[in-house]
Order: sequence, then structure tokens, then C-alpha cells
Amino acid sequence: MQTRIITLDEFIIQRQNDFPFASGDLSALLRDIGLAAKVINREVNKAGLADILGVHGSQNVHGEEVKKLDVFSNDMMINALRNSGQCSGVASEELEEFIYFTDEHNANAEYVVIMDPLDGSSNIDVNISIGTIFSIYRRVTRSRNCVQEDFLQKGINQVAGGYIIYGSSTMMVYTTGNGVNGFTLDPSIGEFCLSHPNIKIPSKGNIYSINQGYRLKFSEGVNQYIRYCQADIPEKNKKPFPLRYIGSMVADIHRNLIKGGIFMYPAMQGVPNGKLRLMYECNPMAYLVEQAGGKATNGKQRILLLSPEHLHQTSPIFIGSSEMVEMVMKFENEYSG
Ligand code: P6P
Repeated sequence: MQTRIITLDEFIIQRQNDFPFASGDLSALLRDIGLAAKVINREVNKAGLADILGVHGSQNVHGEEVKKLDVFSNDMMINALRNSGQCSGVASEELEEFIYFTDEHNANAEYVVIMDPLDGSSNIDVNISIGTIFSIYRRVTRSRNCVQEDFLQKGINQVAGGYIIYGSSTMMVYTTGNGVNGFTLDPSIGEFCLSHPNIKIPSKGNIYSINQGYRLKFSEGVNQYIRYCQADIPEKNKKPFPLRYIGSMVADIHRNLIKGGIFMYPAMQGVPNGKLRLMYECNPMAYLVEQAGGKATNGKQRILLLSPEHLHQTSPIFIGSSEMVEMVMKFENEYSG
């Protein structure tokens, strides 16, 4: 018997009823992000044809400027969020400063969105999966326009967090604090359909994901953990773990979310705070992975408890299956102190 399709919109409305005083504003915002994702997906899927359709930064056959995909994605997300009427402003990997919306229909918007509109965009030219990452916070100030304080909140304050992965299929995976659900885009009907209800990351995993090219810059604790993963400390681990590193955070974490595993982008010599951005890479992924039963730390404390100083600050991150994160922390405490 054909199981009933539940679309993203239906799911959001159904779940909204779980929140007795939900005003529906957050639901509308999530639906608008889903809409922007469909438009971005359409362009991402044509990326390989850019040479035929007009190289990015040039003009296409219609005389329109062809934007780089990450700029295009940024514009699509901002347009959707502005039109939603539920978003007071946006901070983006693509923008030095946050922007606020002055349109009348956003005057009472109570949310702000922080996003990486197209993370891993350097992978587009080689057809590797990339993603959009987003965090939604409730405003903490009452001024007409949102201010920096509305954005610089700890990750624990997120009301929603998630990503869209543009891969062999396009999926939207998000949480509003009641578990994690995944929706796969069915191009034949143009709808995200519930395909992965109530995702739980396996507590034990054996996939480790780290850019070992930087081995000489890692701490002793991280390198000892890598030896453990490689069964190079026989008394502790008999079988080597498979190394998988795509170089696209959304793709590496999505795989681990489904199969179990750990993703690490640690502090390195010369890069004491790592590379990945706290507000729009680490926090949304940490919120989602914790909601799926995993862990996310900067090596000293939960990512979600870090107090942000500025929008684009970076943080080391160890994220994934709880037992694997606990294990690398044991090595860090033993060897890196
Ligand atoms: P490296 C992509 O540029 C990105 O921001 C993440 O998506 C990815 O995990 C990381 O950088 C890869 O960085 O230094 O290994 O190339």
C-alpha cells in the first residue's frame, strides 16, 4: 500500500499544533526557507551547464548578469526571508554586517536568521554535494530594527536550525527542538516530502572525518585519536575505522548523521580557533546533531554554550556520535591537557 506522502508544509502545520501557543510565524518562516531552497536547487543543478548558459559573472543569452551561485543563493534566501514578514533581519556568510528589513510587513517580525547560503561552494565546479545552513533565533530587543544583540546569541537559544543538502537528491533536514526530521525533494511534484522521520545519530560510529593533510598542525591528542581510529594503538582498537572526508561540512555531517561517525575541524598551529564559523556552521549543526542524540564540542565545552563575540568568529568543532566525541575528548584531555 502506497504510504501517504507528508509534505514539508503539511508537516510544519501538523507540528505547529504541538506548540499550544505557536503563532504560526516560525512555521511560515520555515516554509519560506523551503521555498528558497527549491529555487537554489534548480540553479545548483544547472551549475555544470554554466559554460553553456553563460559563465558566472558574465551575461547569459537573455542579457541577464549570471551570478556566482553563492551570491545567487544569498539573494534568494534574503528575498524569501524579507517576503515572509516573519524575519526582522539576516546575517550571512556572504555579508560583512547583518541586514535588517524596513518593509512595513516586517515591522513586528520576531525572528532573525543567520545563514551560510551555500557552504562548500568551492566544490560546485567539481560536482560535489554542497549545502545551505541556517539558524533561527527569537529577537531579544524591542527596537523597530533588529540590532547586533539579536544575532550574537548563544547557540542554545536557537528556535530552529538545519540545512539543505544539494546532493544525489536534495534534502532539507531541520529541528525546532523536538527531534530532527528529513525531507527529500520530489522534483516531479516540486515538494519536500518527509523521508527521514525522527532521525537519531547512532551513539557508536566508526567513520571518522578530518582533513589529515593538516596532521602536522594538529594537537597531540587529535593525532593520538587519529592513530586510534587507524588501529595503530592495537590494545585499544583492533579494527581500523574508514576515513571519509568530502570537504563539504553539510555532506560530511549528513553522512555521519545517518550512518554514525565523527566530523572534526580542530584548532591547529597558527589557527587556534579552527576554520569553521560558529554562528552559521557550528551552532546550527550542533543544535541539530544534539537533537538527534549526538554531541558537539569545541574541545572544551558544548558548542551551544559558547558566547559569540562577533558574527564571523570561528570555533574548533568535534561533532557526531556521542561515544566517538567522548573518545576524542579523552585523548585530548590525556595528551593535550
Ligand atoms: P578544508 C568548505 O569550504 C568548508 O567551509 C566546509 O564546508 C568544509 O568542511 C571545510 O571548509 C573544508 O575545509 O580546510 O578541509 O578544505
